[in-house]
Amino acid sequence: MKKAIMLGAAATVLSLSASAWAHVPEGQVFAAWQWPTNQLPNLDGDISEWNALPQEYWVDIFQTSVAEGNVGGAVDTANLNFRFAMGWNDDLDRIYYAIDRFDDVWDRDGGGFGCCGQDDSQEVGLDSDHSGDFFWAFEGTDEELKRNRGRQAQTGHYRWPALAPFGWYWFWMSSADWHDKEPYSCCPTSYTLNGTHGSEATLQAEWYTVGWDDFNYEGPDVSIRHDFVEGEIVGAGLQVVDNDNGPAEDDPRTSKWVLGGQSDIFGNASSFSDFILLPVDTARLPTAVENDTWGNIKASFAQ
Ligand SMILES: [Ca+2]
Ligand SMILES: [Ca+2]
Ligand SMILES: [Ca+2]
Ligand SMILES: [Ca+2]
Repeated sequence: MKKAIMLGAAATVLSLSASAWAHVPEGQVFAAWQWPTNQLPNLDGDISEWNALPQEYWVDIFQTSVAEGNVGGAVDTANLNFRFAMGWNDDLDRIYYAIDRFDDVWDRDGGGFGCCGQDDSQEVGLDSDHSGDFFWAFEGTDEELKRNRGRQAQTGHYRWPALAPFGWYWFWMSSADWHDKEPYSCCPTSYTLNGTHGSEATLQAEWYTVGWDDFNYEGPDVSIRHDFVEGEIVGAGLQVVDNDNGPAEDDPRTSKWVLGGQSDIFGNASSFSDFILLPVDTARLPTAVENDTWGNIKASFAQ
């Protein structure tokens, strides 16, 4: 694990010496906003509480590039647009995510068009202890492959609505069947989708996962959880999958928009990006009273 460093709460997207981290984009560290335990995000698919984050804490499509599919293609926000943010909580040792996405052709039917029935997706990999290296094992017996794939970093296609056969959090390299349930991750319902399969849509989603220093598909009792610590750098790989970007030879409609632009982000944590677990930024958080008032106002609108 890299030695944790402390940086001021006013940190924006941080430029550090390029030699300090091998991860990509080189020399950049992104922000992971700290949610205090008494003001955790309400995972209801209304991501307005994430407006507490300054704009520079969000990763947007202009900071990514196509690593698979229409490689070199320019950003066209009429085709795909998104912003993504990471948060964390110290007591519960959770990493939170939020995404806000526009897509001109929404693909979510559990199969159908797009490569391999994968559907439109946000795939996020998490290397909690920043160990880097491949977490997709290439060699070994069947049992060794099962044990080692996803062992020291985890990745998943997060997709809503949760549909068979893979649900809302498809940890595709693992045969685990428990990683996508509370208290290890949540939620299959924490999204708002305006639109339907095959048409223009916007998606807002917010969710959490815990991290694993040693993930064992057999269960949490034989796995080792990561204890997230303020100031620590974690590795995270973001790729946003859009299935209406063809043509390409073997995968006619899929493009993968990757932070850092690395095509092996699916299984190589050394191609992840660095995120720093920031201190609580009290000045940007609504006060408890404001929080309560805001909650009541929203509740009254909903009635
Ligand atoms: Ca919310
Ligand atoms: Ca699109
Ligand atoms: Ca799409
Ligand atoms: Ca690791």
